[in-house]
Parts: sequence; C-alpha cells; structure tokens
Amino acid sequence: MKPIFVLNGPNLNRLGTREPEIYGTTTLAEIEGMCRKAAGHWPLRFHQSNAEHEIVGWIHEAIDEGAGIMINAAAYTFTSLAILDALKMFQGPIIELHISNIHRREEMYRHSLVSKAATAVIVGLGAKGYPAAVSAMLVLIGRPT
Ligand code: CA2
Repeated sequence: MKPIFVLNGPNLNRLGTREPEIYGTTTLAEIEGMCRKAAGHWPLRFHQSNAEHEIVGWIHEAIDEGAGIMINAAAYTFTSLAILDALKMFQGPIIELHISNIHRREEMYRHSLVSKAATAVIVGLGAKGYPAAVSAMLVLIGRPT
C-alpha cells in the first residue's frame, strides 16, 4: 500500500492558538489523529513545514512513493510556483484543502495556484475537512472496501 501524503504549510503548526473564529480550536496534532483514524490501516505520511523547499521535497517523495497528496499549503497556496510545478509532476490524485472558506475572504486569499494542479478542493469545513479529505482520497485511489 502506497502512503497518502498529508502536507501542511507555514504557520499551521500554531493552529488552535489564535484566530479561533477563522481556524477553530483544534491543534494540528489533533488533526493528524483525525486523519489517521479516517485512514484506518492505510499508511499516511503527515508533515508540516514553514519552509517551501521542505514541502517541495515531500512532494518529490510522493512522486516516487505516494498514492495521493492532500495539501494545505497555507500562504504558499497563493504564491508558490515551486509547489505548483512539483504538484504538476505528480501522477495521482491531489486534494487541496483549507480550513477556512478562502473564497469568502479577502481578495488576496481567493486565487489559489495549488488549485491549478488539484483534482479536488475542500474548503470551509474547518478541521473536519481533513478526515473528509482522507475519506475522499481513499475513494479516488480506489482502496478496496
Ligand atoms: O484556511 C486555511 O486552511 C488556510 O490555508 C490557512 C492559511 C491561510 O493563509 C489560507 O488563506 C487559508 C493561514 C494559516 C495560518 O495559521 C494559523 C495558525 C494558528 C492560528 C491561526 C492561523
């Protein structure tokens, strides 16, 4: 079984500590637990980094070894051609996700570069969007039921 990669961008390691009205009170460690529960026995590689090159490195790892990529690139969503170029090399399904509904927010949060490579996009479900995305990913990769 090839792993699903769950990649998180800058500042998401601070989730649950501020702006709860936008991002909720769930921490990233709790989100990882929710993802692992939703995945059951399917292997997950769950990562967070504040550094663009590290996220690009994990996408390269997924290109070689991964079944699917879930990515909340946070602020890099709107700026990173390096992440977009790496995602375009991945052959399997990509789910872009955001805790908040980026389309309801200020103009600068509405134009995602990641969407240009994504198979599907999940936004605005809060932390629950992560296990929902894992379930959707298992369908996309055709996990036997
Ligand atoms: O809603 C999301 O998941 C975002 O990707 C979060 C990003 C933001 O730039 C995107 O527009 C939408 C920001 C993450 C900031 O991380 C925080 C960590 C702790 C508390 C508040 C925010």
